Amino acid sequence: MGHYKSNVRDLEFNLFEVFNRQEVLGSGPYADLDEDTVRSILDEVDRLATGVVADSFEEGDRHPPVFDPATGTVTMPEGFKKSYRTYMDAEWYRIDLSSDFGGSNAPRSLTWAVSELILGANPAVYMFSSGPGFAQILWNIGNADQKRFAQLALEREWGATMVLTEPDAGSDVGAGRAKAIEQPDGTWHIEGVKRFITSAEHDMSENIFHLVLARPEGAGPGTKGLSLFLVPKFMVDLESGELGERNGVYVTNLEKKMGIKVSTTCELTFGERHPAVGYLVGDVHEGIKQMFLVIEYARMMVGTKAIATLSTGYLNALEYAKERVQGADLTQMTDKTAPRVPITHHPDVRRSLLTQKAYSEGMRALVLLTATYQDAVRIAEHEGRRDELAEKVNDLLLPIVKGFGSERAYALLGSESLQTLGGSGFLQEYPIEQYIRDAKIDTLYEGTTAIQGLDLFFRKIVRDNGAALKVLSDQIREFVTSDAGNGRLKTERALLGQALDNVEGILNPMVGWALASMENPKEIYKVGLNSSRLLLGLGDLIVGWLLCRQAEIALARLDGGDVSASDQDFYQGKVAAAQFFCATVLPRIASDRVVTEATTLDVMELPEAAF
Ligand code: ST9
Ligand code: FAD
Repeated sequence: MGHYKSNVRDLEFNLFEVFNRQEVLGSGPYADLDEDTVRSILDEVDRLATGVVADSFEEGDRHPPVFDPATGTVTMPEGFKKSYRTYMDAEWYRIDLSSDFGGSNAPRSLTWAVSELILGANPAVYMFSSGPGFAQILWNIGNADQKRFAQLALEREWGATMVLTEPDAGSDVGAGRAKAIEQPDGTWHIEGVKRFITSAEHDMSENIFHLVLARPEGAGPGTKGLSLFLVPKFMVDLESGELGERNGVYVTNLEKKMGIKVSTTCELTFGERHPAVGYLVGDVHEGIKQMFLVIEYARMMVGTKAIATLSTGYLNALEYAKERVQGADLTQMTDKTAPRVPITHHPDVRRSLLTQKAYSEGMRALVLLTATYQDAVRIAEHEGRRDELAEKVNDLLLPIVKGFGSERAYALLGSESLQTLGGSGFLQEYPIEQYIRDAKIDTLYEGTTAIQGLDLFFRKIVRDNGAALKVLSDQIREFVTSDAGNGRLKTERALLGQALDNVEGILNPMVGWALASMENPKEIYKVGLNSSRLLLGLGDLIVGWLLCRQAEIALARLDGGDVSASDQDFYQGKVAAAQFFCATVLPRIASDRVVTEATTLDVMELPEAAF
């Protein structure tokens, strides 16, 4: 058995019982898809994910890629190459591409469900294989030549990268110094050093194209002065598709890392040996806006990766716990002759397992809820209109999927999943120690948690005048005041209602401080002292709500009778997870509210030397 334990039943439950995706299939942009096809796609990808994709997970960690500084090339481990090649050959990446770009334009809810399976099995396979996705973005926003380039990139399965970060420009992308110098023939020469660039070198595709943020000479400061350039590793003859000369962009270092070692993290130097030719994407200087098309996708990807890892961490812990016999039942603790029991009998292990289950399943629902808003955006586009509210709710949910998802997943993998295995969890014989090392990056890249918290509050709530947040809070309030569960979720609805009040109790003073900062600038510090707290509290609230919605459906199925034994267990587990989460996690938001309300500027006034 491989390391990866998927949960296709839960993916299908979300898609077809909670979010009723069958209603959007068979018409509009999804006319060619039906429920059976979606279920068979999930089964097929699951087979691949749990098999050959997962096979090289451990090898990639123990025998990471090898860098040759003389040539700037990277040799990938053989097993990983096989996982990657098999996944690419299956061409599942096409389900996310538009139909005018060789894709099948499946609903995002399906594509993120599929993505979870690959991201849980071997996340670097997903990242190396995102060249076609990058090409789709170039196809959407590029000029005619760049569209042709995108077609070639898809046909020839070239790799791709997103290139923002520099040694002095991490969270602060606008501090970037990489330069773009316009040439008489309309191309640009890029100069500078970027660092931490994922997938910038490997030996699995004949070409790699970089989407690079650089500042044209004379352009203004900050992110708005950056433009987006297409910089291929090898120049390309657009007519024949043949590769030409080596372009002047080289990998000059490969980072040694804590985790996700098989994903290459590269220093990329432009124009040092010879000119690095770049093409201005779409012939417009809108670099940061264009790059955010990639970033939004990548943030969803990172959150999904984190949550997928927690889910397999939980399922590995569960399997171990069922088999590990240790100690007597607590009721017989004084009887030294009492039979020894599997650790699943111990209250603390049960608490831990249910915490892991509730978060993995609740956060999976959060990803798929977000994806349903992406479906709505696509459906509207297909009908020649915009669904601005769906766009905004998606925008609001992205920092939660990414920031909250990665924080909770990483914390729980360590404090609960590994812990369930006792000392064995610490060994490389089991996958969880690697999960933890591989998942830590999720709170860091694509914008750290602090950045997600600021994005949530300033851009997604304040700048939006709370419109998207109201869509969600109205739905939660409606659930709270409904009779969902027919009396059996009464306690949970009451706890959810209190949690909603408490999240509002965190948010409202923050809005007050933001307003007050116009008079007294230091008040804004109080917002910054609470933005991560809001991100996590709102995440818990949404997860609690989604678990309760799942429990309502589960209760109805159980009431309806005629469920298989395994479904009986599944639905019972859903109800238990919701009840447990509402009883043990949601009440903690009340103390967060108290902490927020008591915020002072003491922390900011403390001299640095006193830290
Ligand atoms: C990285 C990569 O870490 C890690 C993994 C890579 C794996 C690769 C594989 C990924 C697959 C993806 C493939 C694509 C496939 C697609 C398939 C399709 C089928 N939302 O607030 P302001 C924009 S990469 C949208 O003033 P500052 C907006 O245009 C490195 N747009 O910011 C705005 O203008 P306006 C990741 C947003 O103070 C403008 O920016 N690094 C958003 O100048 C300026 O906004 C980071 O993530 C948003 N949420 O700069 C950096 N926010 O306001 C983190 C801003 O007029 N740092 N814009 O609309 C930040 O995000 C900072 O907040 C900052 C601040 C840089 C934006
Ligand atoms: P810093 O920005 O220096 O942050 C340090 C600390 O300060 C963090 O805790 C941060 O939250 C906090 N902080 C910073 N600014 C603020 C603020 N304004 N308010 C509150 N707190 C703040 N980049 C790419 O362009 N392309 C890639 O493909 C890519 N892949 C990566 C792969 C790996 C393995 C790694 C490690 C990084 C990758 N990155 C990539 C870079 C990544 O996106 C950055 O590391 C990340 O954005 C954070 O920047 P930084 O490391 O410079 O940290």
